[in-house]
Amino acid sequence: MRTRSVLAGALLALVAGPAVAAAYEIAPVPDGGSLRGMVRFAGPPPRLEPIAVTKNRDVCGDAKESEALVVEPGRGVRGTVVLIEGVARGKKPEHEVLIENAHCRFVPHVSAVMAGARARVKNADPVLHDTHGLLAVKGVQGRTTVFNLALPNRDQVIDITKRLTRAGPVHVLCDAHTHMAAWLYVHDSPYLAVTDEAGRYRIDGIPPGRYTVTMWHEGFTPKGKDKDGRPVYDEPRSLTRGVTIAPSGTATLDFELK
Ligand SMILES: [Cu+2]
Repeated sequence: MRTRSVLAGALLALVAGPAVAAAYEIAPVPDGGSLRGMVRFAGPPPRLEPIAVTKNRDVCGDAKESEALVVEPGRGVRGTVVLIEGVARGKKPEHEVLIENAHCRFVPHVSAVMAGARARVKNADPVLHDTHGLLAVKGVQGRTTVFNLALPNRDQVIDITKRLTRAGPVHVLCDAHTHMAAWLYVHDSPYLAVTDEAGRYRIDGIPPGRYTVTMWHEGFTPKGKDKDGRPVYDEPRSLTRGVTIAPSGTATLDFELK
């Protein structure tokens, strides 16, 4: 069992490259705890302008709602990433990611995956989409292309697992449609979650200990348009808090987004 676990960890490291996940080791977590909570918006949420469609209007429609900030009546914020930092040993990755180009939107709008865990992009539409992922590395100006995939055919699927070697938020755009945008957060362990439509999240199987937890949400204050006509929002919001996970215990950690 031990040999298998170490092997699996080594395999992950090989797939992910040295940048991330090299240190992560899969091991049983018999007394794992849980973290759960909610992300709420503080105050009345701003109303975002719909985004005009400039191509394939016959298929895509004339405009799409912005998904940069989605707040439900109970103030829960959908699509917020929650990450437990610094877990070097624990459960195996249990979430894989499939980003669909569906009705000229990316579905889901926000996803998160461990580097090395399966990630794919699909076109469910009868028009060409070109899914372009750009990694914003912390503290570094500019962004790096991590994948750029033309998907001309309906039901076409491309695996991007091996492209996701570095941790951080990947901004996913469509080079064919300026109204399309999504985020894929790549993490260095499987201890991650994205809030649901009620703003809630849950992470299980956490080795007992004291951790830093990061909440991340894309920017949503409009800052005009880029040269191609895409809406630009301000910088993502990021908050960190500490939490203690007791053996087989459940901790609650709520965040407030402003
Ligand atoms: Cu597109």
